Amino acid sequence: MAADRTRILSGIQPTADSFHLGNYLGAVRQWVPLQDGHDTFYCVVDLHAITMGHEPDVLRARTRTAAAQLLAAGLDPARCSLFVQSHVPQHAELAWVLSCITGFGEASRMTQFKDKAAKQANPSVGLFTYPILQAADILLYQASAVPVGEDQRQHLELTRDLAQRFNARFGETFVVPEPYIVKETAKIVDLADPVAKMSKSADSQAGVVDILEDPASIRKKIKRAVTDTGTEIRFDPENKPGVSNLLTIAATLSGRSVAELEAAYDGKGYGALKTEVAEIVVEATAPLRERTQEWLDNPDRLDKVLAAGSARAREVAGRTLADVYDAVGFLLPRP
Ligand code: ATP
Ligand code: LTN
Repeated sequence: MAADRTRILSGIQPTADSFHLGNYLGAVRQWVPLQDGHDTFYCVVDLHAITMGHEPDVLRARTRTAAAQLLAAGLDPARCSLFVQSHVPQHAELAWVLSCITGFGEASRMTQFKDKAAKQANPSVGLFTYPILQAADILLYQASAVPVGEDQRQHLELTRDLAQRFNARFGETFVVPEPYIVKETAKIVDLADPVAKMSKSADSQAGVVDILEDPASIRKKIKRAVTDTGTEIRFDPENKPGVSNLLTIAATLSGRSVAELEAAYDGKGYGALKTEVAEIVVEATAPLRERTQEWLDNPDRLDKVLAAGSARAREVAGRTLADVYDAVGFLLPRP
């Protein structure tokens, strides 16, 4: 892979049995076209997945399921490096160094930490330092862009601050990354509560549609989606968040424009729109379910893809970490 192509890195947690439409439209789908013309690194972030408490066997299974879904969604091992975070020890190593240049107050301001900690009886220190580990994920690969959903903007800002601070204090070492957030799909909202982001940790999963969900259940959830007052089918996220969300989902998955869908459903009512959206979602996710299962039926093949991805990741990450260790003044061990 040519060294002059800009680097892209993103990660996703193996914390559910399936990605939901928010993950898929807000993040994963953006990852696919970036494989062309960029040197792409995509990571299943299992170290992040243990910050809230977990079951070991479930984590193992979900790590494979996450990788299988990414391949099903169009990541191509010949054009990207797909790997598991814990296979690359440099992530935890760089996170330690970065944690030593992060202010306690600075880390305390992370809103995702505050939200998640509020839901736990005894939040871990790992949950608190989660954004620093995320910064390490990104900076190790000298990524210039990071495709994510809107909820990750603050973590990207911290990553940029840490890169700039390290460079200023210890010499130019890191590329300062930019967030890559596609506006239209940056925040897919919960179908049952259209002001909240669709999230796997929502109290109720009634408004969260998984890509591996069976068609009957997808149809049911979409038909029960909360719509807005009035009957007009119009894209207006502020006043009509429910309808606008359905239009966004349908437009992105079908390749039709929002304007075209608005015109097609003009005067037909919410029921007709929901039926159409349900069919679009079922149809678009069917091949994802099928291809994910094919990868899961062949764990050897899947593990080989991950082994090749992590070998390449360790190579790049190892070079950056060596520069970091040298820059901060760690005595280099004799070979
Ligand atoms: P949780 O909400 O439980 O923290 P999550 O559902 O956000 O989890 P992650 O693994 O943390 O899942 O997110 C993976 C990617 O999906 C990130 O880039 C994130 O920004 C994006 N993403 C998550 N939810 C949405 C959403 N509702 N709309 C758009 N993008 C989203
Ligand atoms: N915190 C992210 C997941 C994540 C990530 C990353 C995203 C971990 N490391 C590096 C982009 C780049 C989330 O989606 N909740």
